[in-house]
Amino acid sequence: MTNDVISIILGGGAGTRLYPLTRRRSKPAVPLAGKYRLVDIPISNCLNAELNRIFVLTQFNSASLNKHIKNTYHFSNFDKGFVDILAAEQTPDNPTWYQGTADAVRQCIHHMENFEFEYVLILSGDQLYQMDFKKMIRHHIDTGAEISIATIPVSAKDASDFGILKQNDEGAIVSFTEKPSQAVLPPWASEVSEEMQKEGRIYLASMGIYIFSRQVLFDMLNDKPDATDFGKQIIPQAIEAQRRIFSYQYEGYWTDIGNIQSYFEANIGLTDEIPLFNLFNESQTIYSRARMLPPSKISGTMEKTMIADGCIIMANRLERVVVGIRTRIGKGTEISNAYIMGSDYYQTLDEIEKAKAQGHPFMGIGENCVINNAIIDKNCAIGNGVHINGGKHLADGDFEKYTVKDGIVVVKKGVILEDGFSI
Ligand code: ADQ
Ligand code: ADP
Repeated sequence: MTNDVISIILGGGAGTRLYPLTRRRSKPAVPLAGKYRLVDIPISNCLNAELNRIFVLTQFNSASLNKHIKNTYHFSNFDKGFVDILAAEQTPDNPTWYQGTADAVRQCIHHMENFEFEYVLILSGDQLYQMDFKKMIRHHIDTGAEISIATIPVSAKDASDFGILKQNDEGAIVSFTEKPSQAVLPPWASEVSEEMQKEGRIYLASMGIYIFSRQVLFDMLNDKPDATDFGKQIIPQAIEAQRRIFSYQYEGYWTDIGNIQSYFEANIGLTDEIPLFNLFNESQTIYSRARMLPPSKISGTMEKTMIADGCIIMANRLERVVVGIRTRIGKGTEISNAYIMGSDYYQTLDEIEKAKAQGHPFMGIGENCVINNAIIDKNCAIGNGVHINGGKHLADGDFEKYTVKDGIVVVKKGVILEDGFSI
């Protein structure tokens, strides 16, 4: 069954919602949980379901994404697996970027046509979840669906951010509305399990995870050349055309990490005593690049803190912090509610001594800093006595060295914050 499937990961459009993390890298390459990248989540879900023919569609073909994919996902010569990046490309008949999710898939069809497959699994690139796609494929086949949509019950507060649908008694989807306003919401409520009802999760949302039978996808994309999005056009048109579309309901942990706030919360949430997303489940391994880094060396008080490999930490106290690979943190520093992404490489001791002698910060976080409600992107050099106090008291804004979004301070990749800098 899994040999009949090609997976497509939608790696992101302009990437404005995760700015400034996407300033110099494509969205799939954005770091996650200290040592992974966003694209590792959908790829791992595929590999755990024995789906190993994967295309990643992205608007930018960044060097870091290429390197990550090339160095991480090797397949033996004896199986047919691959993870290929397809970046938007200008061709004689198409001078533009991907105009939307369906347009991205349409523009890449010619890369797929020569493969043998019956089903296409289409996934978002910015969601955190562990789902067994085998069950969804089985459901698609058993119901005789032409299109399947993974769905999850959500509350009224969240419903306006999603495609909301209604199904009949057999689970066939009979109506769909993309991101309905709160005013029109009430009639879109569905019958859900008692548990979901209790939580007020009575609207069935599309998770943006689709299975299309091969010919149905090709026909729909070819017949409607103006349809650029699955949510806005393809799915509503398929319902209108009375295609067999089935809902595959999922009730596990699933969250969209497409904007700074949800990205921040999903990362910090990993420091909970029992996180909603389980990185420690051996049957649902999250794969990433094996870097052969040394073990981390740590002094200080650590509360609910997750520390990746290769760090040197001499802080006073860290609480609810995700510390990424190769991070250095100096003495006396206190950090809470923060994601410190770490560095792509180590500075040599010579480089560090030189920076010190010139009175400049070196890569990592200096001594006696206080950092709260912040994301520090990779390769930053934060001096001594730097204070970063994020929170709702800060207005949103984009500055040379950092951005504030929803009270979260995001220090841009590779910037230097001199001693005593204060936000
Ligand atoms: P959104 O997430 O708002 O809603 P969209 O912005 O189209 O939809 O993104 C879907 C995925 O495709 C994301 O991973 C995004 O990065 C990627 N993407 C967007 N434009 C792209 C492009 N031009 N090229 C490549 N990739 C691109 C969708 C559905 C809703 C559903 C939610 C669930 O439309 O119905 O409820 O997903 O999150
Ligand atoms: P990750 O370690 O997160 O997977 P990357 O592979 O994108 O990150 O980045 C690590 C890369 O950084 C190395 O492969 C190397 O090319 C680059 N790098 C190593 N040393 C330096 C340096 N001194 N200056 C700039 N880049 C470097």
